[in-house]
Amino acid sequence: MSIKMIAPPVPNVPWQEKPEGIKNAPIWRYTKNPVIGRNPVENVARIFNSAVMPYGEGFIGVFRGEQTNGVPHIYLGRSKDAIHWEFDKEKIPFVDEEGNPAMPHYAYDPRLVKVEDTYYIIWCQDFYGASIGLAETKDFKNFTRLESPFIPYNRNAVLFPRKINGNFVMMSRPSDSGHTPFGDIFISESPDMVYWGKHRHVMGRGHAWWESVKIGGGAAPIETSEGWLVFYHGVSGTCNGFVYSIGGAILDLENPSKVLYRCENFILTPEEWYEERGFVPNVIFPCATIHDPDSGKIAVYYGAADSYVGLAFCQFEEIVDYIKKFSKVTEMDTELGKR
Ligand code: BMA
Repeated sequence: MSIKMIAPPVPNVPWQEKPEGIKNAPIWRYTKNPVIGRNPVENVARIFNSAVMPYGEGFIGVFRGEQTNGVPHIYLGRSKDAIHWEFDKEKIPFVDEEGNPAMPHYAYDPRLVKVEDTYYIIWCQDFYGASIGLAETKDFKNFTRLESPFIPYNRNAVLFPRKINGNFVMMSRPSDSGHTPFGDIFISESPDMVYWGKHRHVMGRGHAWWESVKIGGGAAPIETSEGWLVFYHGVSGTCNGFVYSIGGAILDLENPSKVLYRCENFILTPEEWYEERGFVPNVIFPCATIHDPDSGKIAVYYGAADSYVGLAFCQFEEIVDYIKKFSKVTEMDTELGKR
């Protein structure tokens, strides 16, 4: 039986055919990367680590814009083809539930996930230290901030695109307030997006060197007949600093704290000039995919060197086969994550 992707059809996934001669994981970069270059908006020096999704006839996204004063914030962008983007000049104007302005002090690494009829933006912000910020919108005009889901410190939060067993499910990575030299992925559940609990450990930093320091959630999980397909980031420590790569895993559908497959090889690692050179060299940081169940096309959006946005493509069945072929799960991966 062939495996199925369970997601709304997206006939216009940005795409380039697979080139000859790929020797490692079956994923290939867009030849015109980076898709977003420096100084994309007035007073914004760099856009990276950003999330996009289909919307209307085209695409919409929430973008990490590093302002020229050094403070990161979230900007809205729109595109017809998911490659050429137009950005709002002003930051997203968040309000609280009473409609009063409620801008976070800073906001970075946003993810964008639709659950039922609501779009959720999840990011990292100051809440007496690095923690998770959350907002909802139905129309991309009104953006209401919700309660902070977790106490500090925490980073890399991303929602699953549907409720599981009646609850919202969020992946996150508890951290420290600095450059965190450790980190595992956990999930938490909520009946209402306010109260979060039933915390479970999903997977720890890996035995493979490329992810041996810390890992963190990346793109929103993709539902498949085999489980949740997850593109995450894994970090290794070198004598010259951290290196961020993209990893792949498949989690149990009804019980996603259980890892079914976890690829021991990285899926993508910094190789190109825009990944190896920039504000923070040697970083690729996935935050979203655009994917289509009919064609099996997956486009992965990733931040590159904390300076650019890059795009890579893979075929659903090929990438799942690769993850399964090179899977190595430990007891820490397969257990329920409850102690
Ligand atoms: C992490 C986050 C990311 C960033 C990465 C590399 O801690 O801050 O936004 O891409 O470091 O600098």
